[in-house]
Amino acid sequence: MALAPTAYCLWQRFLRFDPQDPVWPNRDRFVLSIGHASMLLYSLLHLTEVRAVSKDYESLGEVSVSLDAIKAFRQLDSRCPGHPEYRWTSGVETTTGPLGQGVATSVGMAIARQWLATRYNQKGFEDLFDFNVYALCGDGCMMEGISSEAASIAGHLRLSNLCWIYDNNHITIEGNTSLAFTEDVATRFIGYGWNVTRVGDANDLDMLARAFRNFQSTQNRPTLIIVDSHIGYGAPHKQDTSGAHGEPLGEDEVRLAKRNYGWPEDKKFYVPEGVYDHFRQGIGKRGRELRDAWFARIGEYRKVYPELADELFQMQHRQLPEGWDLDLPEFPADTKGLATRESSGKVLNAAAKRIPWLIGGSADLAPSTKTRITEEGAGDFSAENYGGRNFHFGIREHAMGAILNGMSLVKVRPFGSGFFIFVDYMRGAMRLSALMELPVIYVFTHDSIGVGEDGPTHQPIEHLAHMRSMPGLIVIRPADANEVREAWKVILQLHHEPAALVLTRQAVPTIDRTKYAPASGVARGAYILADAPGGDPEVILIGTGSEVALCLEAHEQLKKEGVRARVVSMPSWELFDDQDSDYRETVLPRHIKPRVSVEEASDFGWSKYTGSEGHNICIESFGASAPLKQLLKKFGFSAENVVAAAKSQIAKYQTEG
Ligand SMILES: Cc1ncc(C[n+]2csc(CCOP(=O)(O)OP(=O)(O)O)c2C)c(N)n1
Ligand SMILES: [Mg+2]
Repeated sequence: MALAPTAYCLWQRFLRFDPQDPVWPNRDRFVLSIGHASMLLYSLLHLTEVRAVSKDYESLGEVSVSLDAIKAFRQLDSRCPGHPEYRWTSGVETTTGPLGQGVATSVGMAIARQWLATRYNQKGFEDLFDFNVYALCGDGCMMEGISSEAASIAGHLRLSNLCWIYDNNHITIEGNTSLAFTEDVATRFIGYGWNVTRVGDANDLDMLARAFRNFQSTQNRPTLIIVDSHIGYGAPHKQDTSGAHGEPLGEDEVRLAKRNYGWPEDKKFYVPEGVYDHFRQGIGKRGRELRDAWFARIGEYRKVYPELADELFQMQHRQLPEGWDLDLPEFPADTKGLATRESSGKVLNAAAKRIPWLIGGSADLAPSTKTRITEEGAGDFSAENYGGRNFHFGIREHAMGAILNGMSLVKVRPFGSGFFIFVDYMRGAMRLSALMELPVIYVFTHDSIGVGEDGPTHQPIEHLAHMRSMPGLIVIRPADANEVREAWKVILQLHHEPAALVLTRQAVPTIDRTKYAPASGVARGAYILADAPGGDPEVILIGTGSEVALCLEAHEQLKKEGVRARVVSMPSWELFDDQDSDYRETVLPRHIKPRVSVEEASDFGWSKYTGSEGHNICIESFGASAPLKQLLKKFGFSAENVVAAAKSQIAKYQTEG
């Protein structure tokens, strides 16, 4: 209720958005960071008659949010779920609800726009990409740390196409913000290098319009508009109270509020005559004209810059350019090998050469994660060079996650990297990438106790289990350089899933593929790497990442002793679970019960593959600080231990059998 004038002013007078084509690439973005105020967005989508769009970005003709959908607010299958959901409701630019995510995501959108503009706004087409990004946020967003990270980098990057509107109503769930929030938000944002402006009365449309014009004319920095508002405006007993936040006003209070507004008191879900038409004449007309003009221009653009136009088409449809995988390297067998982070850097660079919109960076760890695009001219993304392909997110993992989401929503192909342990700091954003089905790429290195001396604070233990438990996220922990190549191949072809590539800091042998199975098995999640001749194996050894080499060593030793062991390399549970049952049965036949898993991490979940009686060689503590050799000994990661576990598994079932 309180924000209706703000939203009205922005949408009706300023937003360059065509309700008939809500996916037009150069539309202004509107992000409702206060996801709990979803009805504000649903009302806007309804009143402006935004059309529904299919998964293939085709307009379906029908409206996105009907009055019936609004009547079924928060009910099963309604287009109006509790919080706005990207993909589910056309016109929703990003899923919001966890406070702070929306504003941080908006920074990614603004960044992507600058990048697109630099690459694609060519001579004669200087305004091809010039959209603005607006985000509406509240006290909760301001309190969340992620908004500080995001605002800090937005200020640093001088994103003048970014406007946050802060609903300064002094109310959160527990009561007045004086309970927990007394900082001076305006000063804080001035400190970040933002343009800060104020609207003292949320009902003053002229003041609001002036603030938006102020934003539009501000160069070289983002804008924060602080709007002083009254929650539950017009509800006589609930206005300015936390009661207006979370509970329905109640029949009587609604009646009184309607009386205050001069509204018919008995009418429900009432849209007075002329309202739809009013929006058609405002945002509708403006948006349609801008959108049509843009598509006419892109037709001209195609004639002058056909290659760039092709790129745009492919990017917007999440396709890859022809020949994208031609340069991906093959790695020769090598017992010494190289760290998977190293091979990943090589593969990434080979792919980046062919996919210009594959862009990304790190939270200050690129020299360690090997994610730098080294190609000549790749450059660094900065306020002075919005065309750079290497991003410096700073030590801000959580905001990096949300920024990657925002970039992906604008359809570039973003990657972000860091130490695997710090996944803890960005999980909130990663979860939204999975929920939104965005093909964001996370490159995580230093994946285990293999980091050695850095010790328990830097040694991931429960993180693989944690990541694997996230619906929709593909986790891949490749065993060697060639598995890394295959993993990247899989990841780059994903359309709807984010992926986490989990890599070692330390060298691992490059497996001899003339002796063992080809690495292409990665695409199936798990594959038989080595088998023993002479019928069914007696035991199956399952390893991931750096532990696959250990399994192979054990396999050779067992072979010498006449024990038939199979080695299954299992880089990705998700990809394996996705295979048909015949394939899964071929790799892990039901009747072969003796099984050993080897992974330098928590064994949480492994019984799914090894059974309740299987043996999981794992780590159940927080690791330790020491040279890797000592750690491997301490935690039992040796071929002898794998051999012993294999034998005891065989013995166990022989006794039982
Ligand atoms: C990360 C996160 N923590 C907690 C919540 C639960 N929550 C929803 S709304 C809200 C209060 C938000 O206050 P404010 O942003 O000022 O919104 P207002 O009450 O003014 O509408 C809280 C704590 C949430 N949605 N996200
Ligand atoms: Mg508030």
